[in-house]
Amino acid sequence: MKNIFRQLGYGWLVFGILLVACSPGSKAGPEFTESWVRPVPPGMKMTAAFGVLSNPGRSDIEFVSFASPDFGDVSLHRTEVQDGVSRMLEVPALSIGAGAEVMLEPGGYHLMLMMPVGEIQPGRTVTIELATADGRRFSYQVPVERR
Ligand SMILES: [Cu+2]
Repeated sequence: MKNIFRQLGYGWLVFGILLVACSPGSKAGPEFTESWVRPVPPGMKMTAAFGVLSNPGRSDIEFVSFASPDFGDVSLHRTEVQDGVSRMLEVPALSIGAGAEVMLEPGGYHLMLMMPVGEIQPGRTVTIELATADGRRFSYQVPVERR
């Protein structure tokens, strides 16, 4: 009887290793590179995060949730110029194809960061948390920089 349990145990172990080794993109989670957060001037209650969101995985990824412990409210925005007037639109979800990337930059996509918790000044980092439609969560440390 003991032997059977032992064999079962090894079986699950091997199965587990195979599962980890074979899961698509197990080593290639989405990346947020060249990222930076604009400092929050005194008296202001909002800023934005920029950078390159890339998906080195083999399947498409869809970000549906944007958060930060350093801000009360985080959302994805896109700046659009219509008839010479610049305005920001909220983007509820962002899909990135396998191997593709999306630029977050002033005048385009950006993570809108509102209600800062504490001082958001150069010399510190901000934590950005992204979640995908299939329930995966990713966390990034983004430096606060004056650019
Ligand atoms: Cu915005």
